[in-house]
Amino acid sequence: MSDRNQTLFDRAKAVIPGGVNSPVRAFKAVGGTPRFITRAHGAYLWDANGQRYIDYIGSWGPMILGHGHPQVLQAVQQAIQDGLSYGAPTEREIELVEEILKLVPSLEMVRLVNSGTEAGMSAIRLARGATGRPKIIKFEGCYHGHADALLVKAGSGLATFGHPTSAGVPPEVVQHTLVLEYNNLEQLEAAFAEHGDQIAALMIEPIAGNMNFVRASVPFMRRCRELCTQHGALLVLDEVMTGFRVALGGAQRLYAQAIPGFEPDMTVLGKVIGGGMPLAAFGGKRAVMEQLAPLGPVYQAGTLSGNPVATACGLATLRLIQQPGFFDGLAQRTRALVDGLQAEARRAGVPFSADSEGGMFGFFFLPELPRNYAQVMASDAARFNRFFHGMLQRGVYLAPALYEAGFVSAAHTDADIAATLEAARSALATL
Ligand code: KE4
Repeated sequence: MSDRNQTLFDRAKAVIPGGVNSPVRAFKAVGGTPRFITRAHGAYLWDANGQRYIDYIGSWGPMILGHGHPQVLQAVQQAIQDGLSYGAPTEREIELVEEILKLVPSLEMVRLVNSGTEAGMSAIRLARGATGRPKIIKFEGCYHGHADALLVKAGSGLATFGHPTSAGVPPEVVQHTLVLEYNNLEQLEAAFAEHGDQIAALMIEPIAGNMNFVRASVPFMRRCRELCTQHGALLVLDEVMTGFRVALGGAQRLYAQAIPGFEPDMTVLGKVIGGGMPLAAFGGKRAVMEQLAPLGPVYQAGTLSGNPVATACGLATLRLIQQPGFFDGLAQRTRALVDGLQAEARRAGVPFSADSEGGMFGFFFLPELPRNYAQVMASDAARFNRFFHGMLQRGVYLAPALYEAGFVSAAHTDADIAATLEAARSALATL
């Protein structure tokens, strides 16, 4: 039988760079042929050959309810009848923002945009405009979208600023971006000691899903908060992935339980809040947010921002995840998955560590959970790739890169988890 995925991939590569509209989809890190998806429902995807997969990507986070939830589809189909886009304000944008404010008490105002990149880029511009300062701190292994100022890798030493990770980003554009090691208190202290009064913002993924799954330690997060307060910099949590995914109020809710009174100055959101449609957001305290056009001097705009169909999808999603017990059930099934994977790896004698929070998980072919990017990248990539393909052949679709997180939806049943663990037992045995 001809492989429809390969045929489509060859055709795609002729007209779309790399055959994909986002690099990670090309399977470059793991090799092989990307699966061209024809449809999805619940916890499952079907590819162009008609092969079914249990889906642990969920569109990289948004599909927390599973694919094609009837009430979400109903809300979208209803919205479509009233028009696709107006370029004018709507009540539903107010409803969505009010719902976000209700769930994330650190926020006083929110601006809706179309992607996490746009939200992160706008948050940085706003932080710089509101503070009048040029410098930002980010951490190696954290990804905040592909805005130029954020495509930076660590400099050669602490004093030097970041170097671009991408061609096409002139060094001047990233000269004010300081890249530190995640969870490194010494570097954090030194950076603020040296540049404190120049720092507009510190931006961090509270649980770094872009290096698979690495938690900011509580002492580290506490120190980020204290130093930002002390030096007048804004603490910006990038919760595009963790927001409404690891807990109803996002990761900041977890840190507030551990650090009395903890809250960020700004939060970047995306993925789940759009329910699979292009929608993201950034928000913060009123005094900062009111620096934005049309009120203030910081410009930010978007033709499709707050799109009426996307807000219908996001609002239906945010309402459904508030059902009693939703996150308890999701966290329990996700924890059962990672505990099961750990047990199967131990049975196979394979060095392995895993972690999860809410409906987000990560695993490493490392004996201990890594605490920063260098440790993540020391994991056994060849073994990961063999495992990835072993699982794919057994009908389980994991993230096609060892630095990506995994996601469980409310549609994943205990039977799906059991089937996944059975596939893992068989795949691990081949490693
Ligand atoms: P988008 O521009 O891709 O909507 O969001 C950028 C972004 C910002 N912040 C965080 C914490 C993110 O995880 C992302 C996007 N995540 C990737 C997955 N690692 C999206 C998948 C992709 O790039 O195709």
